[in-house]
Amino acid sequence: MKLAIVGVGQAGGKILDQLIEYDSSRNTGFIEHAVAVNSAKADLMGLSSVPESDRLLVGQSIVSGHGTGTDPETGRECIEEGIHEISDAIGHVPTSRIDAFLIVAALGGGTGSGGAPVIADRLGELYAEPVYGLGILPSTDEGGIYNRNAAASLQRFVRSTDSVLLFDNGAAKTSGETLSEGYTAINEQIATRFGTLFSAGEIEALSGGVAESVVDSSEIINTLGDGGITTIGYASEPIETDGRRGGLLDRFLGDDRGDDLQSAGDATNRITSLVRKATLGKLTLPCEHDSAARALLIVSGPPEHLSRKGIDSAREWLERETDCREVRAGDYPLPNEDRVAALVVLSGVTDVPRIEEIQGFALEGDDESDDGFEELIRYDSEADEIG
Ligand SMILES: Nc1nc2c(ncn2[C@@H]2O[C@H](COP(=O)(O)OP(=O)(O)OP(=O)(O)O)[C@@H](O)[C@H]2O)c(=O)[nH]1
Ligand SMILES: [Mg+2]
Repeated sequence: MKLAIVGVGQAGGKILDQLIEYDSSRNTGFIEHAVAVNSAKADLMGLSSVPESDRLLVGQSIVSGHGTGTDPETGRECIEEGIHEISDAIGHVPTSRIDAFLIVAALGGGTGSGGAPVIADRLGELYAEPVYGLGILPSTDEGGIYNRNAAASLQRFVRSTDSVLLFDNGAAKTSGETLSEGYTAINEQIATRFGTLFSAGEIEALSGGVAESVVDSSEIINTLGDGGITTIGYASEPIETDGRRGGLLDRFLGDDRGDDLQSAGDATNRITSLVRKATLGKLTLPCEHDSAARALLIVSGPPEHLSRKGIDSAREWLERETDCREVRAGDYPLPNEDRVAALVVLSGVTDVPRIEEIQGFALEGDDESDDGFEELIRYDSEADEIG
C-alpha cells in the first residue's frame, strides 16, 4: 500500500531513514512521500536517506534548534508551532496516490512523544485516509521519565490514530549490549517487519498482475481496524536456489532432519512452522495472543514456495491460537528472494503486560494518569467512551 510517512523526533527520523533504505533497496515503492520533523537541528542533519528538502526543523522560537531534552510538553508546543508547515509538507502529494498516513516516533522522549499525537490529530482532521502510528516504547530500564512519557503519549496517540503499531525496545534488545549500541540492528528489525507489512499490499507494482491470494491494502486496513494497538511477529528461513544448491545440499546432509525441501509437502511444512515461530517468538510488543480482535498472516517468498495448502493450514492454526474469527491470510510473491518469511499481525490487542507495566510508572509519578490508563486498557470493548 502507498504511504505518506512522517518521522518525528530523533528515533522517528532514524527509523524513517531505515524504512526508505528498505523501500529503495528492494524497489517495493510503498513510500509515496516522506517527511522528517524535529526540534533538534543536529538530529535532522544526521539523517541520510531522507532528502534534505523533506527535513523540517520546528519550534525554533522555543528551543532554538536544540531539542526538548526529553520534555513532551515542550515537544507538543514545538510541533504545534510548526503544524501548518508540517501539514503543507505532508500534503505535497495528492491523497489520490496515498492509501494511509504513518507517523513514526519514539514515545519516551520529548519531540516525538509530545508531537506525534498533534500531527495525527491534524492529519485526521484534514484527510479521510486512515492515520496509523508506529510507536517505539522505551525499554523498562531506561527509567521513570521515559516510561512516564511513553504512558501519557501512548494514550494520546491511540486516541488520535486508527491504530498504533508498537515496537518495544526492551523486548528487542539483546543481552550484553547497551540499547544505543543495538539501535542499528533494532532499526533494521523494525524496517523488515513494518516494511514487509506495508509493501505486501503494494505487490501490483512488482508483478504487474495480482494473483487471487495476494494480500492487498484493504486487507491490511481492515486488519488494523479503527482504533487500538497492533503488534507483529516475524520469522524467516533461507531456501536453496539453483545456483547455490550444491553448498546448501552439503548443509542439509549435516542436518539431522534430512528433509528434501523441494517437495511440496516440505513447502507446506515450512510455512506452518514459520508461522508458529513468528507467532510464538518475540512479537514487536509481546501480548496474550487470544486478546487480539483481528489477525493477518502474510507469507512472502518465491511464488513456487508459497504453498496454498501451507498458508491455509497455518491460518487455521492461527485462528485457534488467537481464538479469533477475523483472521486474514495471503501471500506476497517475491520472485528474486532467497528466503521464505512469515509475518503475523495481531490487531486490537488488549492484554499487554508491558502496557500494564508502563501504567505502573504513570501511577507512581502522577495521580492524574490513573483514569486515562484505565481507559487505554479497556478501550477496545468500550471504544465509544474515548472516541
Ligand atoms: N528503536 C530505536 N529507539 C531509539 C532510537 N533512538 C532513540 N530511541 C529511543 O527513543 C527514546 C527517546 O526518544 P528520541 O526520539 O531520542 O527523542 P526525541 O523525540 O528526539 O525528543 P527530544 O527529547 O526532544 O530529543 C528512548 O526511549 C530511546 O531508547 C533508535 O534509533 N531506534
Ligand atoms: Mg531528540
